[in-house]
Amino acid sequence: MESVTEQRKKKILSCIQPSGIPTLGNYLGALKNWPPLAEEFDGAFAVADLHAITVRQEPAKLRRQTAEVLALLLAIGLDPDKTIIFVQSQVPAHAQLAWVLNCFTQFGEMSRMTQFKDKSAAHADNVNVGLFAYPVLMAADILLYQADLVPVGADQKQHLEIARDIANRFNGIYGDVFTIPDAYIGKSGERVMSLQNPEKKMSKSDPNPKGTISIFDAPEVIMKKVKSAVTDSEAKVRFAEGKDGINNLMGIYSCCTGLSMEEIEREFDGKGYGDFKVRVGEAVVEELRPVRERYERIISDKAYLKEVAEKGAEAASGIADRTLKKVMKKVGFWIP
Ligand code: AQP
Repeated sequence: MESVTEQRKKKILSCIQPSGIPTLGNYLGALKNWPPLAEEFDGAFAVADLHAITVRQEPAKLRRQTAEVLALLLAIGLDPDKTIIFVQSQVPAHAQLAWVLNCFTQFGEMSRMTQFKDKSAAHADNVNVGLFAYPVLMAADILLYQADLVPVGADQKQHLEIARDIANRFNGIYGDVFTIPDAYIGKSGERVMSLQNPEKKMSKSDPNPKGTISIFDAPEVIMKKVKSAVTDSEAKVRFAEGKDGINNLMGIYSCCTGLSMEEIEREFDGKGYGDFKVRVGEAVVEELRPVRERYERIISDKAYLKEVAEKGAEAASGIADRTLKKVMKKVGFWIP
């Protein structure tokens, strides 16, 4: 009988798209939390390149960014000997299960997805079927690994709901095939906004580089970007409605230092935005420095990266293929 200490750890899955150079937003909102999650849970972490091509990508750039994001996953401290780290397109089961799940997903429910509405407005010249079916591929990612938990930000909640609906629908017809995933709400990952337009989230595909801090920006570039961040005319560091620029910088500073908003307000009481921005810039530089240093060592070792990718794909396929095979049998595919 399984003893309490031998009980299986819950499974958790998280992905990041190689659609650009990851930002401080990706780091503080997601990546920073992954190594502790990998300790606590049975984790799988993927570079989601299949998702990335829902928006047109330049092939050479996509290839380079995929290797860079994989190197970054190692640089943040994920250990490939303990955790599955893989590139999504190297595990064919993702695309295969997504096709099956497409046939169990209604056009009407997909049409309600707000990310599709936003992204199709932003890429009006390329509103492709993949962009529309993005949440089904995400459901396949999650369900293949029988993940119990998926860390999701506010923008992904709707997609997780769809994954649960699809899984419940499938299980309702064929029996218990999929684990129904729950959202993992951990220590709040800060939602980082653009430095130039603080009503919009900081995004790696933002064409305006001034609004975005890349994880690999040099210290002087970070300082310059923070110093030119949009603020307001009140000249008082306080967290309040209508002060989106300052609220965003306070959120960033809080994530980097662990200080609460009240403590930050006290620290900068009587000081102007100039002093505040210098401290925010320094805190960001110090936060990203070890990651960038480790990244630079890893990215130059292509043989090691290849080894990690191959090992990760093999381990991920081992789990994913088992689920896929079950699904294929259930829907009636002939497996001779
Ligand atoms: N600004 C943000 N603040 C906090 N968290 C963020 N994330 C993204 N931007 C912020 C979180 O990062 C994880 C990986 O994101 P993704 O690459 O899968 O896709 P995304 O959310 O679409 O990220 P981007 O940077 O905005 O990419 P593009 O520009 O390609 O669309 C997710 O957990 C996400 O919540």
